[in-house]
Formats: sequence, structure tokens, C-alpha cells
Amino acid sequence: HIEPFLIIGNWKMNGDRELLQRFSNDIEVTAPNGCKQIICPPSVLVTTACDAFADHSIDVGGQDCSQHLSGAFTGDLSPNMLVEAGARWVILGHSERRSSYSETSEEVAEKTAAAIKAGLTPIICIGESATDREASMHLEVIVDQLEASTPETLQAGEAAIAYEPVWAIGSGVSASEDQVREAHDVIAKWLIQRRVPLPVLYGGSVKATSAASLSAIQNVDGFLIGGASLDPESFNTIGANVA
Ligand code: G2H
Repeated sequence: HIEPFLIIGNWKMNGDRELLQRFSNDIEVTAPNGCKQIICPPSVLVTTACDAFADHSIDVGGQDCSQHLSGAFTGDLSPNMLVEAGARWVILGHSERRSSYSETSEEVAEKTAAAIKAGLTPIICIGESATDREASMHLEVIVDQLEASTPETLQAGEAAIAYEPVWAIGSGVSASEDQVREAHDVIAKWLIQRRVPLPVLYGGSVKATSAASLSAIQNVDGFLIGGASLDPESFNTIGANVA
């Protein structure tokens, strides 16, 4: 593993001040097992989250940002704005944004470059659809997305990659250990060839019960967690169960 093992909660469009308060009360001040915990709440809660976690080792991140720094982009947030709000990380190119907002890998690469310039660490999401996998195209799709979603200028350690097979997201069932191993090996090999070692996270229905076996896989350096990150106990147990 690349250390520390990253446990990232993607709250999506969920959560409120009350949930942040519960996290702050119920979660240990120090993360279990030497893990690094990061919570990505809706962006209007980033500052509140930073206050709530002031005494914790938890970092806060956004769920998207613009590739532009300012201007006539109604509804968008620049990476600098996220930094000013207290974020240190940002999820980019999540499959929900790729499908609902037609985000392309090229835009994700631009956003990645802008986020890094602003001082954020992007978490770049890639992953094949069920159709890609049924056609045995998943590895090709993963490499194509990786290639197109990462800017040429990317340096070692500046970002993280999250492998999230679309069919496993929110389904309650994660990909199998063999499926995760195969994809992560391909991603790790690509990163080594490009001389940009980055942590590679798995995402897609990670739960406290699957954390031990998935984290034991060689090139799994962390998790991106949706549903199971909305409860402080399950979020903390995932870290405690990391192998
Ligand atoms: C995948 C994941 C978090 P869940 O989208 O990014 O969500 O764990 O609910 O599948």
C-alpha cells in the first residue's frame, strides 16, 4: 500500500449541520489504524465541517469544482473558493457527474490541473459501466479514462485515483476481490509506466463488512465511500477494519 490508507467519505447530496455534529462527537479524534480520513460534504457545508473537525485529524474536501478561476459560470465553484472555504481535497469526474452532467474526461483533466494549481488534492474517478464489462472492454475503458482524465503535467503524489465500477455504485454489492485486483493492477501499472505513483482507491458499495478483504488487496490504497460514510460508526469501523 501507499501510506496512509485513505478513507474518503463522499456524502453526495446528503448531510446537514446535525450530521456533522454527530460525526464530530462520535468519531475518535485520531483515525483508526493510521488511516487518513477525509469527509467530502456538499460544498455549502465545507466550512462548517472544518469547524466541526477542528480537533480531529479529518480533512475536508469538495465533490466537484470548475476548471475556471472566476467569471460568468452561474452555479459553479472555483477550486480557489473551495480552498478558501477550508477544503484540501476535491472529488472530480465522479460517474454521477459524468452521466448526469455529461462531464468528459477532458474536462476532468482540466479541472484536475486547476485544482492542483489552487492547492487541492484531486480524487480523480474512473470506472467502467456494466455494458463495458459485459463486452469485456472494462480494462480498455479504464485505461482510456485514466489517460484522458489526467493532465500531462501531473506529478507524483499530487492526486489520487478512485476506481469505481459504475455497476457497483450504490448497489449494496461491491466488485469482487478478483475484479478489484485486476483493475487496480492495471491502474498501478499505468501509473508506474507514467512515473506518477498515486494512491488508487476503490469505490462502489464499500461497507464495514467488506473493508478488511478489499483493503488487503495489493494495489488498493484506500476507499471512496458513499452510503456507508453517512453514519459515523460505520465510517469509523471501515477504518478500524482495514487490514
Ligand atoms: C460510489 C460510492 C462513493 P457507494 O459512488 O463515491 O458510493 O459507496 O454508495 O456505492
